[in-house]
Order: sequence, then structure tokens, then C-alpha cells
Amino acid sequence: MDSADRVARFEKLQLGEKLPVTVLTEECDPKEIYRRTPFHCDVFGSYSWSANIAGRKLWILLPPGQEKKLLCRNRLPWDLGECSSETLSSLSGIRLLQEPGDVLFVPSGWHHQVANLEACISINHNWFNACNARHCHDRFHYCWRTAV
Ligand SMILES: O=C(O)CCC(=O)C(=O)O
Ligand SMILES: [Fe+2]
Repeated sequence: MDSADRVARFEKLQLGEKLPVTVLTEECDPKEIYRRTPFHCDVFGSYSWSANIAGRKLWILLPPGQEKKLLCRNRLPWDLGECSSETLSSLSGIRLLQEPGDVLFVPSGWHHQVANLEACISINHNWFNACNARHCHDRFHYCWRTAV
């Protein structure tokens, strides 16, 4: 695969009806919720990388701030499939297919939901460095204060 093909796979799109229809109903059986993660942001706003060994995964990634459009009574949805198509079409994000051998970097503070399109094996790691240490520290303090 050359770099143009690789870039083409990183399809940037306005998330509209395409999102719940193709991601959460056709390509993934909605009853099989174990096949996908909740909609989430990684622990304390850390970075993560995901190295995929086997199977294909579909990722929806939203840049920081987009998730605020999904807040309902101060809570985010568990599943993007719960959102109305009107809400989804107001979002900007990235949808991409991760194939075996692909390693994906998830930037700090990006909310995402990941669906396994088949049985998958991947290795993931969360981390921080000097660039996002303050953000992770602040998130940690916020979680600590609100938990105790
Ligand atoms: O691969 C998955 O199922 C989830 C990965 C994920 O959420 C992450 O790496 O941050
Ligand atoms: Fe994650």
C-alpha cells in the first residue's frame, strides 16, 4: 500500500446519517455491543496508541470540544448510535478503518468509539509526556476532587 492509499483511508467527513447506518447497524450488529467500546476519552486525557495484529476495526474520532454537542443532562452517550441523526450531522470527526499492521495514535482529549468488525487482536498503550502532562494532571485532579 503506498502513502496515497494510506492517506485516502483516513477519510475525513462530516458525520451524518452515514455514521449510525454504516458503523453501528450494517457493519456491526447493534445487539452485539461487546463488539465495540463505549464512546469515551482515554484515562485522564492521556494519549494512546493502538497496534492492530489481527482483524479490522472501525474508529470514529472527534477532536476536543465536539463531544460537548452530545451532552445530555451533563452526560455523554454510551454509544454514538443512541444519538439522533440531527445531532450526529452537527459533528465533525474522522472515521477510519484500522487493518492488521496499522498502528494508530490517538491524541490527548479526543473522544472516540471503536467497533471490531470481526475477531481482533490489538495492543494498546496509554501514556503522557511533557506536552500533555499538565492536561493529564488537571484531569486527574478534577476526577479526584469529584470522586471524594
Ligand atoms: O481497540 C479498542 O477496542 C479500543 C482502543 C481504544 O479505545 C484506545 O486505544 O484508546
Ligand atoms: Fe480509547
